[in-house]
Amino acid sequence: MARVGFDWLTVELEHAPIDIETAVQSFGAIAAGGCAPLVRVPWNTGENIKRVLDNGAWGVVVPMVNSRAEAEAVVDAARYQPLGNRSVGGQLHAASFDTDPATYYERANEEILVVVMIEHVKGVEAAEAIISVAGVDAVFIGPNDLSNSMGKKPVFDSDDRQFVEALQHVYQTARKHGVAPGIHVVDAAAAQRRLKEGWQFIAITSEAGMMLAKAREIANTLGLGAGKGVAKY
Ligand code: 3PY
Ligand code: MG
Repeated sequence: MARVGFDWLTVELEHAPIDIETAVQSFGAIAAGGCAPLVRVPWNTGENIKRVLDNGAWGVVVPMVNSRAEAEAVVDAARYQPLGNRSVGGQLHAASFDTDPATYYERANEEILVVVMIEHVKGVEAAEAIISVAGVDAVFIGPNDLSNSMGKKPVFDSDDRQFVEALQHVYQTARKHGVAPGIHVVDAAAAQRRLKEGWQFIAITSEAGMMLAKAREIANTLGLGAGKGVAKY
């Protein structure tokens, strides 16, 4: 996957059965493949963020950030002094950047990518307060959880007015603060459309979703599987 040509890959620890050791091996393989290794942590805790950054992730995607205090907690865990309180230690972070620890400590605050997810109506309401936190580089919308928090079906995209307005609000707030707006999409056509709209941090489905979608297509062609659905990410 690292050699396909994508700028970055996100190792998914939130919803996938991947433990820290597998994640760390993936960071090394992704970096060696010429791609940026990012990770989505299972939840917004200092322990989660520290362990993946100290062991080679170049950036963190943090789910369900709903308030300024939660965004500040992300920055506190992901940035060294003076921006945050990340504890100093480890070796693999530097190895992952092909450098030494001293250089890593010097440059990490500038080079580590910090992405907060807005994926709840509470986060949309607090978008200004979240996105204006110093040290946040990008905001990433989780459309499924967002729609779910509106009492609607989980979807990657929708014409629903509340959903569309929520996306626009987050997008505009991000632009205003010089933070990259991002969103998860279901396929290449959706990615192209979002890029044209100006979104900058775009994730496309998942490797498991890609594999199962292709397997389903093959099974269906052979008249197998009775048109069973697969989750798209
Ligand atoms: C969501 O759609 O809720 C996501 O978390 C996508 O990554
Ligand atoms: Mg989500």
